[in-house]
Amino acid sequence: MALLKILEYPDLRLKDMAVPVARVDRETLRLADDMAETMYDAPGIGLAAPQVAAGQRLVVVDVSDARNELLTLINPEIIVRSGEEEMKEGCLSVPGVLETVRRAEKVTVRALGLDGRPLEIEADGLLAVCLQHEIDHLNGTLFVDHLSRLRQNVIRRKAEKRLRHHG
Ligand code: GNR
Ligand code: NI
Repeated sequence: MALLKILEYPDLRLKDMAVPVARVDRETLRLADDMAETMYDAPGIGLAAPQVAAGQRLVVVDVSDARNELLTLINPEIIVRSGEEEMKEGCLSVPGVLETVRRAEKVTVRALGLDGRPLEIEADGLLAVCLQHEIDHLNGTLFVDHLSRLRQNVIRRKAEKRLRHHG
């Protein structure tokens, strides 16, 4: 297992569309393993492969308090969404920023599990928010992209200033 480096906004690689995982092989399992370790270490409730510079459609999620309910999803897709809900979100790739985002309240996600078999998850609450946040990452979208242009400008300037200070 290994800890991976998490890319930070405004790194342009976070805007790339991730490509589908064609085959679940040993490399995929290793990436998923390293991503889980990186997510738990951060700590975060989810992590998408593009955040660790791996442009594949793979996410790990664990919203449990005990941190023992790991979900690894390959090629996840939202197939049903309903309702609306606002939640304060953060992102490991946008450190120090918490903002309210409006998303669907409930989603059904179809994906492949690590065993390569299809699965469906019906989610609401924090899990629904987290799944939408992670699948956004696969499409090159960050939570700040859901905010007003004005808020985005404030956040971008803050990130640029941070970069000047910390490299
Ligand atoms: O750790 C995380 N917390 C979080 C809180 C509210 C909404 C979404 C998230 S996901 C985030 C980890 C992350 O950046 N995943 O991409
Ligand atoms: Ni994120």
